[in-house]
Amino acid sequence: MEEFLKYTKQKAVKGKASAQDIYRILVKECKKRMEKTPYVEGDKKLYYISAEFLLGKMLSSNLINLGIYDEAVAFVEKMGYTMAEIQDVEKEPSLGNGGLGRLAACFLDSIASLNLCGDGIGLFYHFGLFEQKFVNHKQMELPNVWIEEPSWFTKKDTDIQVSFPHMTLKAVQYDMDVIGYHGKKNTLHLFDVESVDESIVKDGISFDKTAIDKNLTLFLYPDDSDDDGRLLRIYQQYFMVSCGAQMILADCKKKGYPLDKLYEHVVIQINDTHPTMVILELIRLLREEGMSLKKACAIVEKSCAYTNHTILAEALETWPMAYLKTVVPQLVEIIEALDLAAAQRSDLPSLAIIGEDERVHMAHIDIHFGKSINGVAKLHTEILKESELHDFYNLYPEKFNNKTNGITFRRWLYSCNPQLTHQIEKWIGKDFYEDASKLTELSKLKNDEEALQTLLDIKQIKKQEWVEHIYRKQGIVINPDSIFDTQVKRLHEYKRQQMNALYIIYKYLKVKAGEKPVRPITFIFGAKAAPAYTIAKDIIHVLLCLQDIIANDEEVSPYLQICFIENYNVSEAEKVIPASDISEQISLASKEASGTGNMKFMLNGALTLGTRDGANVEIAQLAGEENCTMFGKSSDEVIEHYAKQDYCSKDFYEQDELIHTLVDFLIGEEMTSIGDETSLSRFYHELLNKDWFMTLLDLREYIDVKEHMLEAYEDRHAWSVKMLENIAHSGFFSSDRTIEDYNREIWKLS
Ligand code: BZD
Repeated sequence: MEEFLKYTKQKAVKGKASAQDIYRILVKECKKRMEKTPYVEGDKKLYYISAEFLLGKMLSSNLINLGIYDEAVAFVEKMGYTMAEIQDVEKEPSLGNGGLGRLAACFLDSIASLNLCGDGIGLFYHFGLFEQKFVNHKQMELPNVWIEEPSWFTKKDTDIQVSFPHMTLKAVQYDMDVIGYHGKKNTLHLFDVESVDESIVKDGISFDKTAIDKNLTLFLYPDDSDDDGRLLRIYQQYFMVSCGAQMILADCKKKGYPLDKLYEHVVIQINDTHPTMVILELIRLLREEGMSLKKACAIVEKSCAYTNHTILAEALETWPMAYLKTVVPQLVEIIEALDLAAAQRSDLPSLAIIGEDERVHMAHIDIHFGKSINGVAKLHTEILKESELHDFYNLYPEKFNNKTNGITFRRWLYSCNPQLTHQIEKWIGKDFYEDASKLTELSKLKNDEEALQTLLDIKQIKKQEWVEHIYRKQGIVINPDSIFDTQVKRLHEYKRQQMNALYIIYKYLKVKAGEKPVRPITFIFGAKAAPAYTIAKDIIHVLLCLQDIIANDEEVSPYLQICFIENYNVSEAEKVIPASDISEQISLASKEASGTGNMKFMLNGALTLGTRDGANVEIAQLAGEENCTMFGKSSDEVIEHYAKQDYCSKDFYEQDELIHTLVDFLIGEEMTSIGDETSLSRFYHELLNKDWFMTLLDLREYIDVKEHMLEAYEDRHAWSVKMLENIAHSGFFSSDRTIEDYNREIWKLS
């Protein structure tokens, strides 16, 4: 790498190269090589269209995929730095929110690595998802300023324009090369509006929601608690899909493909319902090319496929027809035609596109007018087929399929845990880099005392690294010999961070009563709450108050500690996951479609404490029930409670003295003396009178199994065997496997 050497000679002697300098030189070297990398070619191409691509920092990932990571590390160390210090310089793109967006990023990596021809399509949000700060035990939101030079994105010439009733917006296109592991490249195309104006953002993340030409690409998921916010989201969605559809058709024309054979050359994967209007827009554009409506529908139906990521009713998008008439009148005629066509296929009202309430059901468009619908874990797909979308399943059984999620091991093992990676290579050789199923060979070490001790030693190194990191970042001192019990994910009631909070209260009261844990425990959280989601913000408030109460209590603080990671994102995940001992996956059964954090923890040797929900079920099956701690009511039982409407949280509160005490603590003296009474009491009443996600239903069992799990930690030998078995059986969760499944059954790319 002559570029590195030249630089070493110039700067090292003088000893002046800053981490920024080194970062720039590495980006330059990567980009030079990426430019020379050929595109994956094929006569059929996938377009993965998504409102989010939660990419994370790209330097290490690109170095790994270009095959120059080790060389780069040597260079960096020669210059007196660690790779972590250099990677710290990069800001991570704020282009996603949670699992759905991170999944899209893992998929791009795997698609290119498997040499499949597939690009991403999305929006270039200037401030993306907000940056989170904690002030007075509360979440504050700030614009996330992430765009910087050097950038992995390149501005491209485009003449794409998108028309709305009172304006036409010119598109600006930003492309990023997606390099496959030791392979060729694809592209992520993100669209911006030329007239965007960052200066309209005032105090925090407020801005004029009606100035669409200026605000369209400012934020991901702008507040939709009022009409203007909801209209803005429709503007965003349409702008994204129109740019995408125009680009796809232009690509086809350029290659000389006849548009009536579109499906032979194009497949579009629709990531949740946010891009659903791509179906309508393609039909509209094909009609402009002179095609009949019937033919256009048939062609589009064969080209599009939809992934469902949730069964939560409130997350299944429906838009009032009146909104669509305002923003996209050019699609209304098509929606009405599809509604009629759908009614001819089935007259069940539950399958209608336009509901009786004059709302348009986006997922229904995908299912009727796409060729495939998939869930993201076995259990999730079964629930879709058997309950949520049962009528659709009866009508189109052949369209339904499962694709259990996966994660890219290049980022979630090789890059974030080089120590474990190198050790695995010593144990079983290099084959697992290309074929993750080879990790099963690790099982042969389960009686090897030295190997098991090495596994514990590596975990300790990662804990120490994280302790240093979080001290630098937040000034918190953590005991590296404590048990790291981690729950990091978006904040949502169904994920039940509040159940974990009640456990911590239980533990706090125990210590106060003189029952000290054998070993200190650190409860780690990381979560952003949607700015308009009041109860989620109340839960953050509860946790931040508890963090403070415990830290300031001399009796308790030697044994318990809470650390809430501020502004949790991909980079924080890469640091905390390898350091964790326990992976909290405690959603109410049936509600977490899959989860992907659960897989990242497993791969890095943390043991799952989880409900039988989403991919947890498959994790327990593969790792072995004895190597996980599963608890809680089953999804069948939960679904029955919803059907019968017979869950009453107050009964649990009134009939169980312990639960009563824990819930009352929320509004007790300790909490109200430092917290906001309105917020605390709102949450208390929510738990008592609603508890829509049944926290109290599983709380008793959660406390019991968690106590057992913490005791089990003390048998370090037995624990290390469980760690090993988890890592050994995580190969199935490689996104390479997931993408092979998508390709074999849906995309059929050569
Ligand atoms: O998608 C998540 C699910 O909750 C997880 O169970 C699953 O593992 C991942 C990937 O399949 N869904 C989301 O992340 N959804 C959102 O972030 C979202 C955003 C806006 C509106 C609705 C949902």
